[in-house]
Amino acid sequence: MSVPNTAKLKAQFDAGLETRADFTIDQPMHRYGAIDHAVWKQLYTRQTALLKGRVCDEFLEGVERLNLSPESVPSFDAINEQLLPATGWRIVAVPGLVPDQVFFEHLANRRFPVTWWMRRPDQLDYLQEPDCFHDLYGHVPLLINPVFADYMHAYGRAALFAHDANALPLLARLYWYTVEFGLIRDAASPNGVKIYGAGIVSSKGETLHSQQSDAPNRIAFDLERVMQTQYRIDTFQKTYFVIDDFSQLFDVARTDFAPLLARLVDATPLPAGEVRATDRVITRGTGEGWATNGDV
Ligand code: HBI
Ligand code: FE
Repeated sequence: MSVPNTAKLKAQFDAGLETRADFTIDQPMHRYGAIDHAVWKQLYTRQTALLKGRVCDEFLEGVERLNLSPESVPSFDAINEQLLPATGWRIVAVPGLVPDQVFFEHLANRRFPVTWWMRRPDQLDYLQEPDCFHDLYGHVPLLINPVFADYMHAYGRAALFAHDANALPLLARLYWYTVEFGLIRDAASPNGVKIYGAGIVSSKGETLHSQQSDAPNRIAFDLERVMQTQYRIDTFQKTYFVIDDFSQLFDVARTDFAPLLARLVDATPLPAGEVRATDRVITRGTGEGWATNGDV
């Protein structure tokens, strides 16, 4: 997922930062300028208002417990002071996307890599690669939740020890449809679902699409079904998978992945928008009006 038009910018960002063998760096606090803090504040304020009534309670609780401030890009050390004693997770600063094996190694050791740099003001609505707002505001609040924390750890171990390289797409789909784009049932929501996935939480357009649009399917989570389902990175999701509650992820975390991966590795994957007769469908999408992420 390299992005040619920001590659030059990134090279400037990374110049002079000492990257360790595990791809971590010290968060370069002195490199954040007024624009970075303003972008953080704008995104934080906008998403917090938009997510009211749309995001799960566990996420809001996480934001509160981490003492995230709308005012400026947070210090990762300050976040770790709250996070580490709560669930044993810590965040580590990285220059951006890291290789899969490095990423899994971090997760398997309860370390979540957070991209240190902030997007530019003209990228508020969409950028292709994760930045500090997506990684931090999107992912970190749920890591203070014990059940979600254990799920991420189990995921990292399963991925790290999945030695058959062909199993990686199966695991990437599980990550995509839970950690990034997961929905959870909630009777208090007008449409019966709330958001927990980081790719939704950090995006205005995907927040509205996942909650309000008639276009996508919303289908009850099923581990094998999810692992077989392809995903789109260039549009809003065609299908969201909905967990009943976080205990469902607790069960997934206890799954013996090796035989499951061995069994599914040669199965033909399902297209992103397909609905199967065996699916427990919550809302069936019209499939119309797929907006691209970039449109909102
Ligand atoms: N690196 N920094 C970072 N963040 C990610 O989310 C990430 C990554 N490297 C690989 C990766 N994700 C994928 O393998 C996951 O989608 C499974
Ligand atoms: Fe992410």
